[in-house]
Amino acid sequence: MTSPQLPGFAHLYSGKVRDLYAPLDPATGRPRDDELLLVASDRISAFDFALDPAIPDKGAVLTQLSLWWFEQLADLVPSHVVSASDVPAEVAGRAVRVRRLQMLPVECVARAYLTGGGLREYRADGHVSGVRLPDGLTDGSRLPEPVFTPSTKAPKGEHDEPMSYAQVEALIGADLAAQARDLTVAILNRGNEIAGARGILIADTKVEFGVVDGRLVLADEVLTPDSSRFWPADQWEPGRPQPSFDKEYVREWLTSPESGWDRGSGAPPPRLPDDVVERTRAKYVEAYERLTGQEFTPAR
Ligand code: Q0Z
Repeated sequence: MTSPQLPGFAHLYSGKVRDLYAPLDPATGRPRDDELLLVASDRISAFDFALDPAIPDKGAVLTQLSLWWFEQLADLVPSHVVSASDVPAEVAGRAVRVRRLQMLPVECVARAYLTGGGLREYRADGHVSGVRLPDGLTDGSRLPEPVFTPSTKAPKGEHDEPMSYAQVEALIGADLAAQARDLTVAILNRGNEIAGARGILIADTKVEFGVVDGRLVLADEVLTPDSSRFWPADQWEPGRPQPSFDKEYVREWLTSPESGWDRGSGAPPPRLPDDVVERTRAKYVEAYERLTGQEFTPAR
């Protein structure tokens, strides 16, 4: 593990691909309670495993993309961003100082297309998150309108579980629940308006909110390939799993006989070959450049 130590910061937590720190107050040497530093690593996960090696620049691409989206969404919702420039040199480009918020204990998910857990729920009884859907939908179908499909925040290592809207209301109150639902759907709709014009479909997305004075603030990362399913629009074909914009080559190689990996054996996946790493890096950069219309230039 190469990330945790950062001079001037207390390491708080590491997820599979990101690390969370609190800045140390220079006067007291104690962690500040009003700010955090979110650091995105170059690590990639697939099939619930963190893979080796890392994807060069992935952390910077996702951080820069998220920052760009916060600007595109600023008229809908304020964000937690304090500064992306006032960060240590060793994490420049892939770290953001953010306002430390009281987070909602809910994963806010909206789906515009049917796949994954939403598809499983639909196949069971024709509903997703309590919303009745038309008959005849299949893997990759566009939904008549985006649906809010919240889930629990599972402890580390466990999977989030679907929640009903009534459960969200019971947990955070009707007012915040309605704000969270409406904002999550508005973020996905804005995302699809912008991405659609650049040949990318956003099937679904997961966002996190904090609360300030009874109003929601958008936190964490937003509309990145790690928090959302990005599909190339020109290959969209309902009735089969869609090619994932970013992890297509990784998944394809890991499940091919060539990798020698038996998924389900419990064994960790083998090391990714250089060409898979390079093609995957190119997909992340392509997503950034297509969406933002800006060239990706790594810091340093
Ligand atoms: C985000 C996470 C990780 C990155 C807590 N503004 C905020 N205020 C309070 N808490 C959070 C945020 Cl963003 C918060 N996470 C998820 C974990 C690296 C983000 F290891 N957890």
